[in-house]
Amino acid sequence: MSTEGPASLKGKKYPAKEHNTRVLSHFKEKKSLKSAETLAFFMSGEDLELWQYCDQTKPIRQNRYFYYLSGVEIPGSHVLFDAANDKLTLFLPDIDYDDVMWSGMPLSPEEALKKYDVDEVKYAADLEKVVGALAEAKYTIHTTDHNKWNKRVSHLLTEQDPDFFHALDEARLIKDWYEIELMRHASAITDKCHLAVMSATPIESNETHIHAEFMYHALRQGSKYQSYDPICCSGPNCSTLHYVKNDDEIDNKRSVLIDAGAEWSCYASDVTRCFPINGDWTEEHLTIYNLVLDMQRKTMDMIKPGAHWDEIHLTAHRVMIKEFLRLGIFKKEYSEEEIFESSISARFFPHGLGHVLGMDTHDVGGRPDYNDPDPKLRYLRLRRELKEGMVLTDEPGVYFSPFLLKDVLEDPKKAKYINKDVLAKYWYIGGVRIEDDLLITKDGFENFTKITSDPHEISKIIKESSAQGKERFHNVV
Ligand SMILES: [Mn+2]
Repeated sequence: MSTEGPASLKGKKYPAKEHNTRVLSHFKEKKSLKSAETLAFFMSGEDLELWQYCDQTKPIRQNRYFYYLSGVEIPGSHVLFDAANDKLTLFLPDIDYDDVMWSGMPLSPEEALKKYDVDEVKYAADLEKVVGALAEAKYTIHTTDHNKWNKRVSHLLTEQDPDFFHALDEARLIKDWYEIELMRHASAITDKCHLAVMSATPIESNETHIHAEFMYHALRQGSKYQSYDPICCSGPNCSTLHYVKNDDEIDNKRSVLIDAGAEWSCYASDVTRCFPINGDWTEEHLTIYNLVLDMQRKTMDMIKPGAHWDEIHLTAHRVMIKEFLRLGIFKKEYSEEEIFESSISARFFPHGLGHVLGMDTHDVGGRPDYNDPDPKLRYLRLRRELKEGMVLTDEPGVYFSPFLLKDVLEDPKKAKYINKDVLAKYWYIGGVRIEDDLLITKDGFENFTKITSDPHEISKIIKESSAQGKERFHNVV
């Protein structure tokens, strides 16, 4: 198994210069600037920090805006884009002789110039001089915020300009070919991890085992970080959207839900699969699974540039309402329209249909409105028209959460839509979510996620591995 990354990117540089140019063009447009004279961008990356009273460092996650403008993962680096002269300068951390003793020689400026898409490489010791010279020449030097990493020059920097954030986020929203290759690769790793989880059911008797299986296979493929903490749940625990305990026994349950995605070079994948623990779907589990699959298929049919994500999300609600009426969970004396208007469906499908995906799992540029009075739209993290080059998730879900339904079932005005006896048959499933990662193309989309979501194929994978038994895994615990 190669841990090197996509072959298509071999010998190619992360297009940092192009990213700065894109941010500049959005910034000029927003500010109605004709030229970039006396304009610069500055960003500091994250640096290593020790835990208090301890000589171990805290885990580090590179600042995404810094990475976008530099493509550099080295802690303690900085980047400066002189827009007037179209010049990108990387500042490496000063050499610390203790560090060299423990950790070896860092990258030299000559090596960094070859590796990264920058015009010039200096050391952090030059920050005051170089940034100071631009300030002296009356430049406005934008950064996201003044912080401990840029404190040597923060008095020279303009922070928190909403137009700078707008420009950064609009640029990050549309992925270029290089970013798309990184995301395809992250998705390919994630596919194999999900397949491994489904295939390892003979040795999974606790949610922790599912978590372990996913992480093991991600690391083996060279992905050292997860895009987010894996959500590994079984039975009624599946009704908790961001369940992170991952430590319950699964032996006495029927359903499993795993929402996990490997990261590659700071780029995320985000995939959810559900399956029956022994490969046999119960009638209720399969009914809800097929409903969620139908919500995903019908919404995928609408995905293309120009389509509005609000509409697509609300279509998923309608698909759910129709099926709940057919199943009798919603009482048939109410029309689809009445139920839609009541927003009661949001108690069973409380989250958005999907979100933009990029360096962050819930990436920038989605323009959510968490104060929307409509509960169906309040948690939708993407409220825009789709554009070519966006990457997003399509992740419908249906949940039976005692927490989300308690006040509904106790309030006659809301409970009137629900047949509690029919509902009672579904509690044990917890919930079902199916999530794929999609790239918006010129006339539709490309699905990065290749791991099957077909319920019969999933059942086959689990049963075949179960037939091979526990011995196949040589597990020592
Ligand atoms: Mn997601």
